[in-house]
Amino acid sequence: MKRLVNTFTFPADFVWGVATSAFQIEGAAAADGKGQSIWDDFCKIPGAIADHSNGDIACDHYHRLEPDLDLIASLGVDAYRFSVSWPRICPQGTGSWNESGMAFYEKLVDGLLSRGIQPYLTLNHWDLPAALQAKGGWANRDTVQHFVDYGLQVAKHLGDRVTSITTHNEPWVMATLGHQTGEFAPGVKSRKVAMQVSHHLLLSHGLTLQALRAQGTRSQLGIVLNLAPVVPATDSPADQALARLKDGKLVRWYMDSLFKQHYPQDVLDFLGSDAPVMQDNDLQAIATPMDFLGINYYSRKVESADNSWQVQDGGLDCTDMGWEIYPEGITELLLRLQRDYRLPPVYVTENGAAFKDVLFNGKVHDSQRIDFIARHIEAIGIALQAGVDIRGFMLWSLLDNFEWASGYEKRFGIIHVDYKSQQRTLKDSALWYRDYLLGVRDRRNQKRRA
Ligand code: IFM
Repeated sequence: MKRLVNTFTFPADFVWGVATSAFQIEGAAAADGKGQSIWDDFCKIPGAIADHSNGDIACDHYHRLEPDLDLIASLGVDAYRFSVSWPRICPQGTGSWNESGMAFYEKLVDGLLSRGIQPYLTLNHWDLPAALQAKGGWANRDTVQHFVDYGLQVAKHLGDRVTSITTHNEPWVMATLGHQTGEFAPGVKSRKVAMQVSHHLLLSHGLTLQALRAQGTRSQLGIVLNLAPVVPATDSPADQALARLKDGKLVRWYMDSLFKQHYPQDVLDFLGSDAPVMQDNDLQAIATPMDFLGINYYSRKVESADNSWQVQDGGLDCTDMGWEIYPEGITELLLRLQRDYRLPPVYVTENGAAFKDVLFNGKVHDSQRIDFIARHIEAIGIALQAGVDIRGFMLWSLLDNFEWASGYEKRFGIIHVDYKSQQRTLKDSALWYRDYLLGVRDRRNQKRRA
């Protein structure tokens, strides 16, 4: 059955794109002078990655740039969101710059522009240079200035051509999964360190914005957060208190500091001596005004104090990640953010789903993914019509790729990748998105003629 979404919900200049990140697709882990990242090291820890894989080859995108750019163009997207690998352009994280690494991103950006696609660049999608981790990584305040210098260098080379620059992708994930639970690189397990890391990430975001503006960078500047409605499983006081605290850690910790210049008091009280060490003016720097806010949305979070809530309890389907399919959550989240904060223009910078795809006779019939995407686009349309200033949607992901601790077992792509042959096959969802974007174009043309 053909899944239709009304393109008229969205303004003609709404930006439609696809997204990836460097470590998840590039491969070429040691090519042309690239340094090692914390994820290269983390993958070597026995048991850290579900399928014992690593990012050495991934989608080999580094060596397949031109055909991959043609694939992106074939979808008819307006924009491509990608990240720069810090250790590829600055192997030690500070000091000498690797021009051949930078040449790759020059080719990428020019290749996008020559195909009429806007580049949306992210500076940090988790692959910190391992050399900086050896000095304490994001827990060390010196990393803040190294990041600012790295951002300046990238902007000096590419800032005249990229539409937007995101400082960090999902700081909550880097801080919490990377430094509290240890599920992600660098695998640290300390709440105190995690909170210090989150503070340094936020601080480096604000200081980078200030430095880029002082340098005259013309790109739109912002950050990307993973956010979700956090709701109690029942009306019990215990569930409600837990949901409020988790909302504080996931949503208010980032939104309050970025938009209200303070950390939420209930979370600070809860953390006690694990709260981050701050210096005068840090919060002021963190709240440096942004040109846009990126939001990654996958599911809501349901909190139960006795851990009794299961996704199935809601009678709702879930994706191959075990995440509940809850499109209404993006509407709820956007309306809540609009109510509680003075938002800049918003982009949904990631949304998509992993399912157990089957490649047969050169086709992947991923109707569940089409349904997932269509329902989320509709839910975003509802928020837009209710007045939230949403400017774009970036589908996660262009290609099946390295899904961090899940390795290659979870497939988020709208394009299937056979990792042995590196053959790319457009799934039905890619064809659906392409057709949807053809409709968007027709509408733009009609508008232009009218
Ligand atoms: O693959 C990740 C991406 O790197 C960051 N956001 C969530 C995606 C799916 O887990």
